[in-house]
Amino acid sequence: MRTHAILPNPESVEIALGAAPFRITADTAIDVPDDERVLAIGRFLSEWIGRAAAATPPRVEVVRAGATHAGHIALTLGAAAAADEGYELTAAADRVTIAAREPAGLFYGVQTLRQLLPPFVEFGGVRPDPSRPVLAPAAHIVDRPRFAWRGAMLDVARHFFTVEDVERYIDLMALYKLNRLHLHLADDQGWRIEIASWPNLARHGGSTQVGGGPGGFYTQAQYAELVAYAASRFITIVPEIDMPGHTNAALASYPALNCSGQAPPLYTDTNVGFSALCIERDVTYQFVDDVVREIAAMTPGPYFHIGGDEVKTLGADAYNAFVERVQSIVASHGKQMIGWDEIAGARLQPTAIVQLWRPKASPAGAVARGVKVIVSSANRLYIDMKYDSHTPLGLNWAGTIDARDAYDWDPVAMYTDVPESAMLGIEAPLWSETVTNIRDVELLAFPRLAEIAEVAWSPAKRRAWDEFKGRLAAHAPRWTALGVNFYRSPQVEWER
Ligand code: TNX
Repeated sequence: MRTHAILPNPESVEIALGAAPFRITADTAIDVPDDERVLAIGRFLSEWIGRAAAATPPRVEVVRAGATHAGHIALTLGAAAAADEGYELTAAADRVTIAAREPAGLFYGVQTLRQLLPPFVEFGGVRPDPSRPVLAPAAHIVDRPRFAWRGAMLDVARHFFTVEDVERYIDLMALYKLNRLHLHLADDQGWRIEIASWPNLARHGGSTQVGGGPGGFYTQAQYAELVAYAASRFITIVPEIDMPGHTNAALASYPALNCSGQAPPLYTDTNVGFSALCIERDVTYQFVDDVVREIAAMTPGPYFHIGGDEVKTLGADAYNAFVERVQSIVASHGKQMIGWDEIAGARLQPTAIVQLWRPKASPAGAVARGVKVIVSSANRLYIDMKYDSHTPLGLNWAGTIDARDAYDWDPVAMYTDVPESAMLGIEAPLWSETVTNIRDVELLAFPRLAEIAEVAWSPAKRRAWDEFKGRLAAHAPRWTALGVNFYRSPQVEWER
């Protein structure tokens, strides 16, 4: 029988089922130290758990207390058993304490506390009800992540998603301790970010999408808002501008980027591999420099993703030379370059990162130079694949990925020529050829994104499908309370 439904599974959990639980009421407060970052985490916690505790604001009050008090939830920074992103959570009848060395650890401890509480707490319309107390079991949890990179990717190019949609996705990622959101900001069908020095990219290149809808783009102010929203939830935005292929939207916006000097029409179908920047023209590198410079300036995170996938119109030497030239542009703007696994054949700097998407990719040469990898193997992590042949959305070129397939594997066993020390972690891309709105995104992302979060976070020895599927089943009522449109895979006995 399961004693908890914390997902991802912590490194160590003791639940004292016989002991009295902690009860959240209108008298509960959250004690935080005099630290703005922790204060912000306390306010999130209050928002997430407060509605079921008290009918009116301030609900669960956040108090900047030097000390911690009986009956309260305390967030404390300092020497904790767990380092970096780790935390230690102790719940007893008289108090809950979450301790961490860094604010990120407190944020993750708070996600764990959310999941110790009953799912109805998450419902926006919930009101305090004495017949339905808000209880956390007595527990002691010591936890930290296996991998530093726990990512999701959203393709906002094939179909555009609004700032609000992306913020919704960020909120759902945060519940499962994911910490990187890679935004695929440009592809053949759309350019989605305002570039002041090349204004037609967004204005024209962003004006449509797959199927011919109106598309859209983020202004620089909106992008900054997304970056800040993600950062407050300990998620780093990783911007991607795919090049030299997947560039029809840019080529349609500026004739000079084409070797022919002629701009093609906008493209709203879903074939890949037909477009490429004119790599012989100097203006192409001016364009790349301007785009990287403007996006780098708006992106506090250390990464810039150059795409680099599926270029069918260039030979290997020309392609590699392009990647090496772009690599120095990215470095000149102070960012670390990431690219899809095709870039592994170029002379990469040791700070480069290769994102493996083909299950048979073999980046051993790059890894020998010190390059690190992110695992995104399409047959396990592409959450735009169908669950089974009946799934109304999604693609199937990499197979179907049902709940068990998304969970029951390990990145180290998949890429045998990459040692675990060279793996930054894993990331689940969601390509949007077939999804037009956030409800569709949710149907493909849940349950798989939550499952993948456990692959990224939990020690391999703490992962077993038969035990996991029971914990996963318990998230159905939480998703219902949060209004998440999830797939009821028949492989899981979902709780009501
Ligand atoms: C492959 S993965 C692509 C994308 C598609 C995706 C659809 C990769 C680097 N390229 O352009 O959207 O498959 O699953």
